[in-house]
Amino acid sequence: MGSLHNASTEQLQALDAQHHLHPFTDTRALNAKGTKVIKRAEGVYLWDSDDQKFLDGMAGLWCVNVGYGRREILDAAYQQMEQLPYYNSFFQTSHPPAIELAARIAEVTPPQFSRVFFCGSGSEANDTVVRMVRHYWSAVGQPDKKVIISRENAYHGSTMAGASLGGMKPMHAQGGLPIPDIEHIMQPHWFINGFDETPEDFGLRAAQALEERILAVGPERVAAFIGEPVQGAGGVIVPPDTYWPEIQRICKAYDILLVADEVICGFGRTGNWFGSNTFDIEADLLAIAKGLSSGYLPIGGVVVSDKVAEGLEAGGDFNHGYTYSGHPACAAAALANIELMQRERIVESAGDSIAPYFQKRLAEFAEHPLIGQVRGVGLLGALQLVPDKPSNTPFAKGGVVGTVCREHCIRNGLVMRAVDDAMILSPPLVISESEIDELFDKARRSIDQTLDDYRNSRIDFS
Ligand code: PXG
Repeated sequence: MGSLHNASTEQLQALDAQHHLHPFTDTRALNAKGTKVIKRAEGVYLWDSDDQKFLDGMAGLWCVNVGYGRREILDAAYQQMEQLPYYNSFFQTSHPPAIELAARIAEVTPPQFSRVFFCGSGSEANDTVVRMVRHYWSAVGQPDKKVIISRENAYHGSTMAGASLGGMKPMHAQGGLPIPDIEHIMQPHWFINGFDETPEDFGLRAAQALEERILAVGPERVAAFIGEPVQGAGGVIVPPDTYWPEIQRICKAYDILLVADEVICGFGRTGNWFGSNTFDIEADLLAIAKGLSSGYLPIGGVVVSDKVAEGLEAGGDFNHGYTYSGHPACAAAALANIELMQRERIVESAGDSIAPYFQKRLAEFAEHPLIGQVRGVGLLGALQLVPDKPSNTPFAKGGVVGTVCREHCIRNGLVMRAVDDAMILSPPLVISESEIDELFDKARRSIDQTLDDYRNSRIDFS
């Protein structure tokens, strides 16, 4: 424990402001306000440096799937660090935790997968995807297949390749992105992009944008399509039922690899082990991270189908890898996490009983005057805030209403994430029914308070 363990909130905030640059943050604005310092956690709850308690409706950053404080994961990491805190998997070496974790991943992923390449995060996983699919096509004699097609408003990480694959315009604007040979098509966001069509027709249209782009680029140049089964950071965008089957058909028809970015959807989030199971996607590669270790230690990976693995084998050296690929302590933590999920049937009970209860309580918000659309699957949920229900017209000042609502949530002891005008939920999979009741009581109070602000013109977000 560091020497600041007993420091006051003000001391911690002052030091933080002096020395710590935060991700995706306006530093000046944050420092004027002061950070919220989170000090401990247990189950689905967090406590801050003033000992205020919060229900963590986001499982950290969509990752603490088994909840906080699981002794089995702590012990596994500790014991591994005693035995072998570090070794690499370059130069013809390996070590037991990476070996065992790779085998365990093959056990829980869909049947076409039996191999994994390890890295430290979801961003690194997607950087690996870019290099790997291009190397694959070279190895099988089609070196011109380099273009990767992704979607607007997708999130695939913050490294140069991850942010390029992602479809977040403000990210592209900083740092001269995207890198070459990345294309973006429309997102399957019915409420925003397809409101006047049936969801089924819109789902087909959004998928067919892939076919149009493949034909525009030339199928002989297209290496892969990448998509999150449900776009997470984009706003929990659950595609219409017609979307993924059509994407699958198009990828097969033009011999394009299908990459499922399972960084959020993987390890139980959508009610099955992978989003690919929930949406019946037969992917060639999976990007994984977050729930792989429930966020206890940083680790990610790219899981490759046997077809892709065979192609890569034909290509000789793959000139790619990280110091921490398969890091022993991180691998041991991930292994303990998956074992825990299997032993306690966490994914199955989330899918069979907790997720249906969560979705039932979430759906009740469809009646709320401030909510235009409720979206969700498994333990993912979104409440889209609108000024003029039932229209889909957004608030004129995008993002303000979400920030106001989030602040109410915090005051009411609930962590919810705002994505533009949508309030997002992704709680630990181990949340109980009574904790779900508490979550939605707090969410309702916060949304009612936001509506009150709006109706009384306390805040200008119209
Ligand atoms: N793919 C997906 C689908 C993600 O959601 C990444 C890749 C990148 O993973 P790393 O481990 O490099 O962060 C992510 C990460 C947010 C938020 O505000 C979401 C993510 C990360 C940070 C913030 O919703 N997702």
